[in-house]
Amino acid sequence: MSDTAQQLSERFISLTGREPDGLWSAPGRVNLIGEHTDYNEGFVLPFAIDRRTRAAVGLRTDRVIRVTSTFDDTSVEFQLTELDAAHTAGHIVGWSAYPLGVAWALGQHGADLTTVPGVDIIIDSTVPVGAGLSSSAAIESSVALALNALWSLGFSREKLAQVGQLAENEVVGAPTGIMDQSASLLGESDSAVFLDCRSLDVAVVPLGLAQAELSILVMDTRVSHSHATGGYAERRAACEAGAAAMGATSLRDVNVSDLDRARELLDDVTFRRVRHVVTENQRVLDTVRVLNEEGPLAIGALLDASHLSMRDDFEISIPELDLAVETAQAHGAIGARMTGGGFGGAAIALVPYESVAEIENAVKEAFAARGFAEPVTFTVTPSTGAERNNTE
Ligand code: GAF
Repeated sequence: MSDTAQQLSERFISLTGREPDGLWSAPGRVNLIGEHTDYNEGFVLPFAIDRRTRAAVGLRTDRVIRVTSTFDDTSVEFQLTELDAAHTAGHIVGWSAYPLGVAWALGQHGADLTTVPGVDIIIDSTVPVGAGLSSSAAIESSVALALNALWSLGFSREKLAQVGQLAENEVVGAPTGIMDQSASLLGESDSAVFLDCRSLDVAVVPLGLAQAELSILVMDTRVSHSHATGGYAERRAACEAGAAAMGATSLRDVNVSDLDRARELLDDVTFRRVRHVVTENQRVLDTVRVLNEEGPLAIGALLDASHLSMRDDFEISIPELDLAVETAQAHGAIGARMTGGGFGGAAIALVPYESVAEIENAVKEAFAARGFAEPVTFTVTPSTGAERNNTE
């Protein structure tokens, strides 16, 4: 059970003996389409969801940063000036790597950690962990926005997204791209964030779900995954090797029309990794066009094709995700796909209002029949990005 704003403030007061200077919140995200394209300088189309991390933050009179969470009552603290050495020595571990990593990364981007005041931070979250909905970016973005304000840094939201990514890459140790932090910081209600991960240009794309009487249903398989280990880094390396063999700086520069040449040059596995990214970039562009011209009822085939590409070419799906997608499709979804980095986490389905309950039941029954753990299903609403909130 997560705290209300007032409970979080009271928790801050009982821990520190004073009021927080403010409360900031940032959402998790669902990626509508564009998977494993961000670190290939391609296109993504995520949206911020109505599940948020909240951070109650207050300045201290010394130079200590102390982080506490409601999901793990321990506190971790360092001198701000010690963060760099602690990171190098591998002493920043567990969930505290996200908020402490952000403070460190702000320093790398120009904040003077020898002069800014210390802070107490208490974190609370309603973003499920390990579900592929980016609970990590939600922590990073709420803390980045808070420290940006309290330390008067004046960094743009785009820069704060880069700060969050740097924290994740260097302190958490996951070689992820810029998508999740961008969605969490730049999301707007009823809309998706169309991001060009090369130029970092952003366009807000209205989704029009309510007018079309459509919901986005999340089907969390509860198969947990981590991008700091294993498959994610391997996929990234295969993309880089594929681009290099094609003589391209990144797969952004490889087009669908280059795929015949790619097939001749690359081994089968690398070719399929490349084909996923190249066709997925095109699917993102097509989805944006179709949304603008025809609306969300017309994007189902693109979502379905994206899932098949991740299942067969990029090989990041798992049987639970495939089952969720296929069951949703068979029970009236407009389209469905796994979302996020893969190897576990959640699938999404674009669903007419009247089919939501039927699909939720059908997915649960299908999982039981296959002997899989019961999935958690819920609808999400495209929501506003990170913001400062009232403390009451
Ligand atoms: C994870 C990463 F954090 C993102 O940067 C992105 O690569 C995604 O997997 C796959 O599209 O969420």
